[in-house]
Amino acid sequence: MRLSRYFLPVLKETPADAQIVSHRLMLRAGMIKQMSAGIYAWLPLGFKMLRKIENIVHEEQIRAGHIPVLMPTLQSAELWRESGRYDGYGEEMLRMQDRHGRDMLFSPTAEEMFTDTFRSYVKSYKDLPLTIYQIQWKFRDEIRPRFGVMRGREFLMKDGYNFDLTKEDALHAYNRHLVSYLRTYERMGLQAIPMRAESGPIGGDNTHEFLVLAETGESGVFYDSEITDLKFGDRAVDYDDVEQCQGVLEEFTSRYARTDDTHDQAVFEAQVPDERRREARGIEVGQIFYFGTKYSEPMGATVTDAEGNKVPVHMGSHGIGVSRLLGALIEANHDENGIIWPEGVTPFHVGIVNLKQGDAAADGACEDLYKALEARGLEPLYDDRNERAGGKFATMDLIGLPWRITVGPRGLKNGVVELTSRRTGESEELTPELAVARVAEIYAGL
Ligand code: P5A
Repeated sequence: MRLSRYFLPVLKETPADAQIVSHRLMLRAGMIKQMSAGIYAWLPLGFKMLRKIENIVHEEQIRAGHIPVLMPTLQSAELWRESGRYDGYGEEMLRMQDRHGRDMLFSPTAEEMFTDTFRSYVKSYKDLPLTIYQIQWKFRDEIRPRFGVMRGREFLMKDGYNFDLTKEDALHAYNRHLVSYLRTYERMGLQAIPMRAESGPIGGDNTHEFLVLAETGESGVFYDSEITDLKFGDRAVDYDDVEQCQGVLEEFTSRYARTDDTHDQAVFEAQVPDERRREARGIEVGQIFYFGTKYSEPMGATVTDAEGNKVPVHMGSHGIGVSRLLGALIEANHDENGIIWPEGVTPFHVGIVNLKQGDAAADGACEDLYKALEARGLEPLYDDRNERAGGKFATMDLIGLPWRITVGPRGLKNGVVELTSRRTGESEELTPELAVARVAEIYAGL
């Protein structure tokens, strides 16, 4: 992409009403625009990142054997009356009527729609297990939408639902999700700690939330420091292997980790030696639930078992805050000059800064670099504007591409360009060919 032809409305001033760094940087980097409280337009750079995060989530869901679908955002209230949740859900649900006076709502979550879809088609235990999921917009009329996309009213969620014959099978689905979530967050360069949590309006008594540690997190967290040493790494997990998934779950959840809602000081002190006790704040980037027959029973989602009995299926649901993850990623990766995207999720792989637009040698070298990077399957962002070098560097730093190649007439006289790491600020002079090869090597396998 050439910056002169892109739509990147960066802001010079720091927006006054944005309280946390990720919100400020998303506004300044031209990623989002607030349309009303807690509702955002996704501008090109923000939209590109949202798609990247979505892609990773899809890939990891599919790897775990889950099947993507897409449900509508608007639902009939009827289904929620059947499950018994319509009246109790409260003010967070955006309710409306269509022209015929029928009660409708904008989906805050979709247990009912998935249960209804399941009961319409699946009748036999032979078709189980089944996990279907979507990545779709949700609306929750939060009383205090804040921190930008972190706590929006409209937000993008990956929501999945498992249907199993027995509790035991459904608990495997729960464990499988926990394992696949660990892998998903780690691919984004995030460490998300799974913690036992409260289930709230979703229901059930078995639930974990995933927290990314950050000063601006909304939850207080108490944990054993050993948990942050755990890495999922590149272990090959067979998601059908019950014992293996159980093993990973135990490894990651056996050490003490609680949010302030469920924190028991005495247990914390008894389980964790003094020097390993940590208190921090965390951003909830996902939550998984097992709630048995809470929806299948009232809604009649039953299958015939091997003995010919009709039994309600055991279910759970699992959510990832896809749009919130953008905020979490920035909270975890920034400095005073802007965002620092991890190489695994970045809107462009490398920036090209032309120090002297209009200089034949510099323009030519930038064009050659651009083509050579594209030929390697990389996506460069070329700042080809007629701007001062300082302004170009400031924009690149703000939008946070992990690598920058700087091209100027002086370097070119010696046959070199400069390759700079956004994270360390370290630069290296290389021939253009070597710079391309180096960047290609960095991204190989990501
Ligand atoms: C699980 C999927 C559920 O809704 N039903 C379907 C279950 N879980 S949850 O914990 O309530 O939400 C899942 C994740 O969505 C993100 N999230 C939000 N993101 C931005 N703004 C919000 N207002 C918001 N509310 C929830 C969180 O990451 C949460 O873990």
